[in-house]
Amino acid sequence: MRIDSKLISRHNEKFQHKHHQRLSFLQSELGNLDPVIDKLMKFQVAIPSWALGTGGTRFGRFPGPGEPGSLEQKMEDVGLLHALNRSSGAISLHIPWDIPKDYAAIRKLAAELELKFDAVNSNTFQDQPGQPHTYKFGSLQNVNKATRQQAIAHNIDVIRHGVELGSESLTVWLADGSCFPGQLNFRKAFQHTLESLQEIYAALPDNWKMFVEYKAFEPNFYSMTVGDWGQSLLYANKLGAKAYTLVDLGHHLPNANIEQIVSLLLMEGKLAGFHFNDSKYGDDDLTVGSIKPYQLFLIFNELVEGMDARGMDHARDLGWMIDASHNVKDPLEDLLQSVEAIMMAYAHALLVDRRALNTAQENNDVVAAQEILKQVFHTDVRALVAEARLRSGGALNPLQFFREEKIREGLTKERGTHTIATGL
Ligand SMILES: [Mn+2]
Repeated sequence: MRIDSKLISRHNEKFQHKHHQRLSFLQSELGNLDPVIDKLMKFQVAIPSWALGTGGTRFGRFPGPGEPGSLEQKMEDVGLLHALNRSSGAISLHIPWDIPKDYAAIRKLAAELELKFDAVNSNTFQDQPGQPHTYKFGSLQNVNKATRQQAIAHNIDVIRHGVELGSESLTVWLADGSCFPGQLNFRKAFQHTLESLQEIYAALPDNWKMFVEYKAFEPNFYSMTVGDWGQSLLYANKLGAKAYTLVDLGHHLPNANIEQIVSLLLMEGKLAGFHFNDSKYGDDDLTVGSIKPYQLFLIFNELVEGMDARGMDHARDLGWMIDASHNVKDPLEDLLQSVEAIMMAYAHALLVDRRALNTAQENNDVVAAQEILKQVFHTDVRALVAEARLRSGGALNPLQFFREEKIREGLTKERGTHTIATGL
């Protein structure tokens, strides 16, 4: 399903008057906002192929109607999101859930939908049909060399698929670890993992990056072999210049100061990018900004400060992706909400008065520093984000458009009520 641009224009006309009132108010308060709007227009957040179907939990799964049943349909869903918000111009594929059968056709479809291929993701946390060795006791860390070789070969295969599509990075997230004390020799597990990653790293094309993602717990509950940013950074440093640490918001222990982690990884030139989601307790994979929007803003505040300090391009130099999948909302509505939350946090961070904040910090003026951040956080920037969408040809209110134009009903008519998207 493709969205007729005339429908978007009609929708925008309906909301134009109210929108301009809100934008004028912001401009009267904050001055010329064009530089901020330009940055918002360039910023793109990749959508993972596994977030387009209703996710399950280990207790059950309740698929919704009209879910995408193929890679092509998943790409069309991301194309729909991008047509509405103009900020979802990339898709991140998971291998083997989304192996393209015809690269040329997939590349052509991506070009039609104005989508790029973001990082490709390997999967050694599940056994695949016909696979000779099991990952029950880990993949790259496994005590059995043949199992490690199988996992290495899979990652190299994922790179090969990515090259065909024009991806430029491989994300490695490992479920490896242990569930009970004594189960693993930590040092041997680390060494095996490092040696395996080195073999994969050696297969990276020159222009590629490797993202080493960490996670504190789950599915292993005693130790994770890439358990925190320190361990990920150790691997990245030992691997070389093309290896980076990837931060997934849900992969920390409760109350971790993620904004500080981001700041220091940026300082070291080792931050790969982000997997956005939100959580109350653990790796809940909830909608971005639904639980802790202030934390999201503080993270973006450090991202903008740290990237500007290194002269980095906000839109290009880090990987931005959503990594969420849950079981109660329409996945497309949920992704529209997530992208909106990310754009708002980014807009807020762009509005921080850096010079005033620096002065407050240098003078130990704690109250002023806090007020500078709070003042921005409480500014309603929705009209600013909407204006960036409008100037890029998107819809002023994507969620309302999605509902009023009955997009899900249209997809259901096209695909039926019982399609099930591959993924978790
Ligand atoms: Mn992730």
